[in-house]
Amino acid sequence: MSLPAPSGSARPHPSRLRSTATRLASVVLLAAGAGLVTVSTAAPATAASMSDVVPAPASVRPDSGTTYTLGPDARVLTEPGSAPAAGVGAYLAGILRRSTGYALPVAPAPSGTPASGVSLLLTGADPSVGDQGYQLDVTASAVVIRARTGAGLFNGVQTLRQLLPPRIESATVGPGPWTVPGGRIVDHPRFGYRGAMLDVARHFHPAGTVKRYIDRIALYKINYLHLHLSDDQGWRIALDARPRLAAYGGSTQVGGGSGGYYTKAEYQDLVAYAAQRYVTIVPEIDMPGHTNAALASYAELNCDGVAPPLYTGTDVGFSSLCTSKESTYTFVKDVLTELAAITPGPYLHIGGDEAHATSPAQYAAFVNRVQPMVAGAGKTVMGWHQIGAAAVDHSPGRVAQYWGTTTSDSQVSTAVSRGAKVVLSPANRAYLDMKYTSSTTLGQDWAGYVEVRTAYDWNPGSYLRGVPSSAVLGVEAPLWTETIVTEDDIEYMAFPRLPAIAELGWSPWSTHGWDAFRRRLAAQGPRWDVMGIGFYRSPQVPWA
Ligand code: IFG
Repeated sequence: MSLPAPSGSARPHPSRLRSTATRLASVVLLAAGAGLVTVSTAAPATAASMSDVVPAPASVRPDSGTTYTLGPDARVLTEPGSAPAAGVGAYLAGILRRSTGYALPVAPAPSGTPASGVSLLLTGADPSVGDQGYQLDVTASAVVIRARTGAGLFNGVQTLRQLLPPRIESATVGPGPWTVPGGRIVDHPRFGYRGAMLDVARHFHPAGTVKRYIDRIALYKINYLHLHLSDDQGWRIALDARPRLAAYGGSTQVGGGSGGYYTKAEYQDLVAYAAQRYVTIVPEIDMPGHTNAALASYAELNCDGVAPPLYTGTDVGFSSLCTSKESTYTFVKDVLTELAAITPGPYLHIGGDEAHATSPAQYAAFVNRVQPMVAGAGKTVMGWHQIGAAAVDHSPGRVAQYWGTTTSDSQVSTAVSRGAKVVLSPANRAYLDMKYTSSTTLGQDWAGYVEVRTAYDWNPGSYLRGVPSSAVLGVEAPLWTETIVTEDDIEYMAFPRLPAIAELGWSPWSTHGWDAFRRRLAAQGPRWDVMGIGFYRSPQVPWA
């Protein structure tokens, strides 16, 4: 699997650069005026420390007397005969070449322990690394990342990036030295599912934006991207079986804009782009509620046979597929079968939230008929935790995604008691569309304000009563887009809270601690500035 260099992952948005530089300069000048710091305008050249990595690695053994310096003659050496290793090598070389200007050829590693350069090997890793972990060794002469899979090598590369100076993330060549602090890291994730969700239905976000979001979430070892592809305001995936869904149902969005949708080819391109970064796409078709775009597109989906107008507001809970008509189930089966055929990942998300226009009996009957369709398409059911309702059957391996604001919920514990796993997205912790504070312009506040510490300071392993850690598949940070229109909006709401959720999904609970985390998060700030990520400079974090 070849990995081209990331496309456009550094996006120095003109407005952002101006605003960032202005902000930085004003802070520096203020501080200088107060005699607190010496004025410096260059991006910090500070060498990274092994203890700055986010998510925190499982084990870090710094060797403070050792530093590796990447030189112009360095090579990227990869496990001989392994296409995944070569792919990760090409990905890493692409990033390093852009900022160092070095040639950094990628070649199969010679036998034996490499004596120089950066090596990505699939032998000799500590057995604790498992399928997604890695071992990283930095000596004065070489950097060696060992893993058992391409995913493990990819995750090791994300850590290596953070051990290099922030300028390594630049899209243009700059000066070194390109140092890496010496020592050993042996790392592996606490949970297997570490997700982000992007709602492309309320406001449509083009494929380029989604790709850059994939680049960003991959920095923090997130390995699932849940795309909320349909809702009242829009249908965003073109399907041959029902062409009007995208052509008409995708023609608008919240506020009445022109909306948009992904063709099947664009969706498959997103799936491939994500896979090259070891991110699996989870597509969601929300039903039976949140379906006005589909109901407007096909009259037969409505109980009265009348298609409602397209909807561009932000109310929820008013729509429902007609659960008593056979045409509804033919529709659902056609949609899920076609979507499954272009989705290599294991999950199809069927939504199931806020079906307030569907009676509980109708809801249960509907979900009980739809779950086997997902299984029939070779996929595993994922749904918002309302699918845990007692009258809804368990579907083998299904995942209930918890989005409530309490620490106990009968629907989740019922689902778990029948064998479901849980992905935790508590709205008052993990919803990235929640305002940071009352002065945040973007976002909503129905689940309360979510500052960085609120997003960080909870334990997914013991968060829900009746849900043991063994039933927790992982975490996911949804970003709903009722108020999120541009890529700048996405970045402002996702950073710095997404890395906090990513750490909860990856790092051992033994490494959890707000004081250390806020300092490690602060060290990410200069990297985001170099990458042009316009993040919220939370007053809770000691930014450089
Ligand atoms: N709840 C709705 C979303 C969205 C959200 C905004 C879920 C599962 C509020 N459902 O979250 O569609 O409107 O914060």
